[in-house]
Amino acid sequence: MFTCRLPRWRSSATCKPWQSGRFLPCLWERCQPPSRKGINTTAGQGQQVGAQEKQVLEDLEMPLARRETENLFQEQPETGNQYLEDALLRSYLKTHLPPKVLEEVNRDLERFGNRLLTKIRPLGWECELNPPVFRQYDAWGQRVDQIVTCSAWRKMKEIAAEEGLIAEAYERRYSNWSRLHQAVKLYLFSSCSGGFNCPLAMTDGAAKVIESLGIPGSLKNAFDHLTSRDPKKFWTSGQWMTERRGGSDVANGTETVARKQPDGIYRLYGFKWFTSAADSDVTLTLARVADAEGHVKEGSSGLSLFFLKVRDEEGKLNSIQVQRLKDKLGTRQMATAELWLDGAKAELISAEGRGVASISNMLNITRIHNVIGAVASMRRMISLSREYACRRVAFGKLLKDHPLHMQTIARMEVQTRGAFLLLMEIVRLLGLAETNMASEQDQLLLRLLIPVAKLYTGKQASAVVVEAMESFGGQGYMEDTGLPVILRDALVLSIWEGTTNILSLDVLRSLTKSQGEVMAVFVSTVQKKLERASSTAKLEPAVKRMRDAVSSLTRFMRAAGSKGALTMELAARDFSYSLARIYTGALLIEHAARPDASSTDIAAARRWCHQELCPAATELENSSYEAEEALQDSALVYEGSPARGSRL
Ligand code: UCC
Repeated sequence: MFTCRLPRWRSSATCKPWQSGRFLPCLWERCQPPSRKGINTTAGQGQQVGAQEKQVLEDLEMPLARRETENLFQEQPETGNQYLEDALLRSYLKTHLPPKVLEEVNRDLERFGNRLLTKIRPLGWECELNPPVFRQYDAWGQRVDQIVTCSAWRKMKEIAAEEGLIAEAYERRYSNWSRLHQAVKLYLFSSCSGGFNCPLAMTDGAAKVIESLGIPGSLKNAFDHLTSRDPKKFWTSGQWMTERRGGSDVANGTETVARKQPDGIYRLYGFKWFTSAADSDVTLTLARVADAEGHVKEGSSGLSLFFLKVRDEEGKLNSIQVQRLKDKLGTRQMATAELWLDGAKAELISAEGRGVASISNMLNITRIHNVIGAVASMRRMISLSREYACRRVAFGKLLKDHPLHMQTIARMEVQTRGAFLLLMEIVRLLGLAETNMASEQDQLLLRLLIPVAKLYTGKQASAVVVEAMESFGGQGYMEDTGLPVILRDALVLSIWEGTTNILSLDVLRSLTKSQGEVMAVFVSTVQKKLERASSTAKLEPAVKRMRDAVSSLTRFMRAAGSKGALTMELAARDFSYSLARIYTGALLIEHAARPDASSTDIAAARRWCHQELCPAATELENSSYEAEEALQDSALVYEGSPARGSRL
């Protein structure tokens, strides 16, 4: 007979969130005795774990007819202070931060972890339940174009300021470690943020662009607002790049025209097709400056960068009309709008024709935020999944005692650890660059690793989140568990801020720009990391596989370099994956070679290196990058279709 009942501490008549329609984690969490928080996830709780297992098994023996209540029979996974439960994060900080910085950062993160748990995560869920709505007209027929956001969303903005989620990176109180401190806070914040990580990404990007321009006088005020810790003063920024003709090919897709006014200000006319977090205070955007005859220059060199305020002092839109809000698969907590610019006042902030190069400072920052979001969503799903495995019984034992189930989660864990270390490496390098401590090699590496990490972790996040969802069985598919939200929001990570293929081509752009030098830096950096690990016997097989992969990569570069541009274009994605896997492998090995490394650090490094590390070399050997193969690709895609494939 099937037997199950609620654990005794859950049977309170006042605590039945399932009965109230949509399930609110915030209400649910309030129902939990504090001592249950983080159970099984904190070191030193072995006895408690045993007692809980016993309780679960006892509960199962209770006949169905004697259950105390009918309305719940599955255990909700719960996590505690994310910072305290993230062993890899803590060991990374301990290894890299100077002791004084570590002490302060550690204190801040522990406090922040508690705030996230008790205050911020419930707000994030409120944002999900109350997405923004668009109110075009008021009751009397006046056009108002209001994007109405919920109070939790507005509270997130205040919290972001108070916590210095942007400010931290620009105040530089920890010198080169400030950027890393900020990134770690954003990583912890991301999965609780109810989508507010998106405006923060763009705000950070805007601050970075302004700082890179030397904070010109006219932008000083804006910079102060964007980097403020005062909730009343803090501004967020948008990044309006995408127009109707498409978002990847910005150079050919941008139709917006800028007309210079006698006072030197420009007025912008155009249509922005996707504008994320359209409730932002200011934005950066691209437009083509019209000459005296009204002509504009086409292509990339016709684009210039503009700064504009979305509303004036009275809150009136800056000659902007909101056409509608987008109906998106995910990130529904955040308003994405179509906007008509009908003479919006704007300030030209780049040299004329240098718009793309200037906004790329913003892109590189938002792409790092994308990596943060990817790692955070993987970490969140695994935290929930591993916790659930300590509560859920199937086939007579807890999921955690099924080796196949553990193997599945462990594989996701290895992916997540790799992605996390890659993120830390990038923000470490960025911190050096921002404090003039980066060598030329560091800067080249940073330029290369940003698109590599963005494209790779975006794909990892989709795969890991889908897999982790399955670990909850049917519950994972239920909206009111909150799990599908994580999946929907993760799926955009490989799309916005440049799709996988666009980013793969950006990887090639960084090679071309450095005339290949960046590859020499890449290889020598990986080799140095491997050398440091060569005395750790347990890492030997992993180091060997890595050395072989580096040789394959070098062979690939030599062979592909002697062929035409088509070869490199066809190889771009596999090549980028190869760079991601090899560099991440080196980071995992380096972390596992620390004197105080744990056995799991070593296991993670070894397992990462079991996968194919250099797919580009294998595919080159398979002749996948030949022109005939490209024609075959096209024929395969179009077989049976009235459309004709490419003839190249
Ligand atoms: O806006 C969006 C959504 C916002 C939401 C963000 C939230 C993220 C938060 C995550 C939290 C979870 S999505 C829209 C984003 N749009 C894109 O990402 C655009 C994708 N397309 C590209 O990236 C293309 O590759 C383009 C637009 C950059 C290609 O433009 P061009 O003009 O054809 O490229 P060029 O001619 O190769 O480059 C022009 C100049 C060159 O410099 P110079 O002239 O000095 O040689 C390039 O080296 O720009 C430079 N450049 C770069 N420099 C181009 N890309 C970069 C780069 N990434 N870094 C440095």
